[in-house]
Amino acid sequence: MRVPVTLITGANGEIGHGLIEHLRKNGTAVVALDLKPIDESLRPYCHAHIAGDILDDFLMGRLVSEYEINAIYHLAALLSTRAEYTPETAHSVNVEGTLKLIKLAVEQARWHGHRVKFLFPSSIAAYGLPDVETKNKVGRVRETDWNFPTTMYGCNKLYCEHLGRYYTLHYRQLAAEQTTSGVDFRAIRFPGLISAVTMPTGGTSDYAPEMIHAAAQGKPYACFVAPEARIPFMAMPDGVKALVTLAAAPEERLTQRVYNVGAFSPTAAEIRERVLRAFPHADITFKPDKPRARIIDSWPADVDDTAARRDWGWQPDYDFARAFDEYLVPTISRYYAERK
Ligand code: AKB
Repeated sequence: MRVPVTLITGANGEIGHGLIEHLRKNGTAVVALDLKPIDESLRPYCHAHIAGDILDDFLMGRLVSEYEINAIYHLAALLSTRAEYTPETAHSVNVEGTLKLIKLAVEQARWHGHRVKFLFPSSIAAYGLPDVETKNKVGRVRETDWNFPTTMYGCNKLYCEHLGRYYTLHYRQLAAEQTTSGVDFRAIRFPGLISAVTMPTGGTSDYAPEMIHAAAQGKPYACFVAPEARIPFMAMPDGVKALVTLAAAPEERLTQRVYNVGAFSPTAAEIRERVLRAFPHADITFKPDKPRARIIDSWPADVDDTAARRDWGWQPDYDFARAFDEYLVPTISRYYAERK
């Protein structure tokens, strides 16, 4: 008998940590997969943990033969800054990797006869505003607007959203016998996520978490965007909440396959101010890096998450003040104090 499990790729990443901790609380058997060996702290919560590459067909075959996979949280990706240095590698990991996982879901659904939920963290990087004037003018963007990403990562995310929609709704539409793929794809366009316990690597929204973590460690930080740069952010517990709430939503309530979720949308200067309130001696300056700042300028100032609120009751627990006062500052302070 194969063991029924939920597969999480990119499990060592910042969403993976919070998600695995959440899933173990409701007794879900998790198979955690990451390029690097799974963090010691996560291992006790996993049914199995595997160090391996999502592009490895042999590994994919092994997963099919050993487990009955009922849900996949496909978190593995090369983020927006890193992807600009190696766009073709980013395409392989972000697009070909996702297609392999979707195919794995199709195969699993065939074996066990029920649909496989496929949760996909997309991103505000799927948007592309042409300039700051337009960005300021349009304000909160809807899912269907401004889908002209300027980064490889954004293009990859947008295309994978379409792949997921295709496999869920239109798979093999010309086949003589109507078939369904068995994949139930659901995606969230995340804003910049800020975790108190992990540092993101390779993203462009990283300036917010980097500012906070540097201040908590007493290190100076030069922010790579201008003080007035603005994009939406979210505290990690809300990121995890969004994914598991969308996963649990009755399918008939979903009017779309890709949803914006919003929480708060401060400028870089407002983030600095808030960090200084908590860590008054923090040394935070602004030293904009034009190309990276341009990427931030192409992302929306905020998102319209009406559809998520209406279809599956999305509601963030943390606004800007609460994210700092009740999650980031206490958790980060404790985290670094324990490591002194
Ligand atoms: C990145 O900066 O690449 C990510 C994202 C916004 O998707 N954090």
